[in-house]
Amino acid sequence: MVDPLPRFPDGFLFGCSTASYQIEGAVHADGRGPSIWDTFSHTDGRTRDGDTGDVACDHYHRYPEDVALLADLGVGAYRFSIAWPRVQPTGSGGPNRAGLDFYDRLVDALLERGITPVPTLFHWDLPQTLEDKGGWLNRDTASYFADYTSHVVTRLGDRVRRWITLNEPIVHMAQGYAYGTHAPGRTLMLDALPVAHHQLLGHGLAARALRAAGAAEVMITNNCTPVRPDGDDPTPAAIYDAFHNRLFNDPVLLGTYPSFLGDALGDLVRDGDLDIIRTPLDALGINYYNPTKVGAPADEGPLPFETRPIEGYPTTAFGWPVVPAGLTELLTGLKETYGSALPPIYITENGCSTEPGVDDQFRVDYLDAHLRAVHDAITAGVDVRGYFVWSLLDNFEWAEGFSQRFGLVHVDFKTLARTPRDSYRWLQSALRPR
Ligand code: IFM
Repeated sequence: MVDPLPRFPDGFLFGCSTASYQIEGAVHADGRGPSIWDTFSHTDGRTRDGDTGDVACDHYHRYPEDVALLADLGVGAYRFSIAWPRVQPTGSGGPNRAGLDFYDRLVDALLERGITPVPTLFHWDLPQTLEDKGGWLNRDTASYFADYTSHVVTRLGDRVRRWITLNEPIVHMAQGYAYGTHAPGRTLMLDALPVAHHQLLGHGLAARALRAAGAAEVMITNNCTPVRPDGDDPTPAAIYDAFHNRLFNDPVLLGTYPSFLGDALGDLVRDGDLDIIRTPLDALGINYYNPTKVGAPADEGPLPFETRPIEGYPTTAFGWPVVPAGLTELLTGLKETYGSALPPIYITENGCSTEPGVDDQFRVDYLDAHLRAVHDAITAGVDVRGYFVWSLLDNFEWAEGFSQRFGLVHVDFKTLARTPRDSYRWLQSALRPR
């Protein structure tokens, strides 16, 4: 038996997170265009067992059941992402009404059950046509993103008040453009850096479009990790911290790049760009999974750092170390670093992959410990307003296909039957008013 969770401040928002390509399926429905993840997952050898998001959880058709699961769970909010290629099948031009209709239905279904919709506008499924023009290496993608945002907010903005522009731009840049382990599969290493600036510019332009349409709350979701130096020289860890954390937090909160990265970006950063990127945010979304240990690279390689395994902690099915205190450390560290420039924080993702069964005491312990870690940060004075579990459902875990299961709800990928796990029941009881 786990002790009851500590009391969170009034109005603290509990929710679940998902993403379009990971759960929706229905990749040809209602005029949706191809995304880079369709191309990537259909390319031999890119995903485990050749898995694709063609069907995934078929959330596109089964969303009423999923909304019912959220309602029974008792969460106050649902963070989902909007698939750009449903709204603009080729990434630009007028909106595809049938694609927007799906999100319209979803938002209404959520609101009917008293659940706040929190859409993310970009969770990595870039329209393939834009990738053919250079993807996020092309500055124009930032403006296309703002146009797309305007179409979405025009349609949903009467009911959706809270918006997230980008999900984890570091991961999209690093895995998609530097290492090539995610779509679009480019292996540019340090030459992927422009992807950071263009995503951030897209974020700023989209934030302005949202504000112009009257959005109440605008945020970006960054994946952050406390960095632990390994070895005598702290420099590689500082460089890693600059790439992973500060490259995305500094410009949106302070309007500056970490100096050596700003130098590396050079002329790419035009006059006025940083003002756009620093468009005031109402909140910062943070996704936390684990700390990262970093040392000097063993060999001459393209990168000035090397990540190393963190030992001495339990690990998830993915092999990620479980370090709840790292979340408190991260949150208090953000407050120390950014002071009054730090807006309220939402933990927009936190969770773990486990064995497939529905008996997932591991996840119960994981969530319990991380929620306590958030509470510790609040007690230490950090303004954290909400916590979203990754994820509601088992889903398409990118290059790992369906092999990694993050759901509070088990999904049988043959029948698509949903079965709540023990962690779902635990959270349901933790959320019941006391
Ligand atoms: O599944 C992903 C999600 O899309 C982004 N954040 C991390 C999750 C787990 O890897």
